[in-house]
Amino acid sequence: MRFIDEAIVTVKAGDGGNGIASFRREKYVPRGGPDGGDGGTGGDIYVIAEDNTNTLVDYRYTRRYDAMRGENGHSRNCSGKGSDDVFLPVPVGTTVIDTETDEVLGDMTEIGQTFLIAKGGDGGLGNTHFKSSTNQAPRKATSGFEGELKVLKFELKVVADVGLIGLPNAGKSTFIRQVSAATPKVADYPFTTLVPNLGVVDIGRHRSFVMADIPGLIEGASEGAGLGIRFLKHVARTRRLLHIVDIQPLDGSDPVENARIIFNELERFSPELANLPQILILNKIDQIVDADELNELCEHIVAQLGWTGAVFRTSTLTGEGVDPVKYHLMNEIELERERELEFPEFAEAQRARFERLEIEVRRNTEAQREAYRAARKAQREGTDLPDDDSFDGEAFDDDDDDGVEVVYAP
Ligand SMILES: Nc1nc2c(ncn2[C@@H]2O[C@H](COP(=O)(O)OP(=O)(O)OP(=O)(O)O)[C@@H](O)[C@H]2O)c(=O)[nH]1
Ligand SMILES: [Mg+2]
Repeated sequence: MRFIDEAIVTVKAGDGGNGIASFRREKYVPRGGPDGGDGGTGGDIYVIAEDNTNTLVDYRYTRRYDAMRGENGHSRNCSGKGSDDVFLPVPVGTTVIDTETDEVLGDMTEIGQTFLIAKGGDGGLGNTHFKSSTNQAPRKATSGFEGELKVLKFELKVVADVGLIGLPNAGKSTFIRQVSAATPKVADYPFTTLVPNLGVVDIGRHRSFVMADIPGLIEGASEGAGLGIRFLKHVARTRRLLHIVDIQPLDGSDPVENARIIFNELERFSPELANLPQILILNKIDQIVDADELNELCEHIVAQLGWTGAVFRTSTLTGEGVDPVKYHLMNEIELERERELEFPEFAEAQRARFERLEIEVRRNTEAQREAYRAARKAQREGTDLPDDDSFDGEAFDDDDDDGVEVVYAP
């Protein structure tokens, strides 16, 4: 699932330094000519595409960037020093838009690419420039020019790195609320979440990843039960699945069985998707006060599932145990991103896998839609329902949401 991460940033390039009026002073040269130098150029501001970030979350903290002013000119015809340029790192895929005109100024498509967004002002001229046959001792010098001031929008289409899966009520939405600025509704009835939500999980400067919260899955989802599994396509491009399990469901169901339901539905829907690394989250640990009892239950669940992957215990309600999950995910994602950069073959394999996955997911979604229509048709034929398409696939009406774009406003 893609969504737009955006940031409004004000940039002010450095003003140029002033030129100065000065005259040569030398022994035995009582009236030396003009020697005032020019001002230095103000610093430019650039954006630079970097690979160690994939969100614009940092621009929520600092929204204004200024480059330094150029130095004033000096006597003896010395120009003032120009100021250093400022480089603002953005992820590859960022588009820079002028907020005044809505014009797209540039697209950052390659690592290392730079793009000038605000030009520093030129320095003013020293009085040397104004010397002429009629004016041997000009007192005139000009001020530096102003650096450009712009209010820009950075826009980035991002793909989720982590997908939350689990039964309804497991605490998926509560989880994403704990770790990001996303605020999906949370309630104690199933299918509170009807559409995917995305949030940026911010670990610190230049470290963040994107998480997707989707509606809960239930038994038979791969045949269209509940909200079906059409939303799974939104987590198909993620790197990790976070499988949230309620360790003591209110309905008295068995957490082990519940986890198996999700494994099965995933497997039936898309073996490739089921193969994505999953992290098991044993959630709602606040419900069991006795530490031994809690230990026993958690160990029982892990043993029964034969789970050998990463597992964490959390209370998404109180926030207990949530931070280690964040750090674990960030590390895994960073390692994977680094590996992709370092080993082109790995990057290629990843890309190929995503492609297979997308094809598989699309095919299965389509098959499910067909099955659903056939079932409705059979049902209609057996009853007096009108034989038109108005009943067809209500659950799929808004299925063309591949390109769902949620605007994330920090
Ligand atoms: N005791 C306890 N309750 C929790 C915890 N996490 C979530 N809940 C409660 O469980 C209920 C369901 O939470 P949600 O976050 O809406 O669950 P969900 O998985 O997003 O559910 P769907 O959107 O329906 O799939 C809410 O009443 C939450 O307050 C927890 O760690 N401990
Ligand atoms: Mg939810």
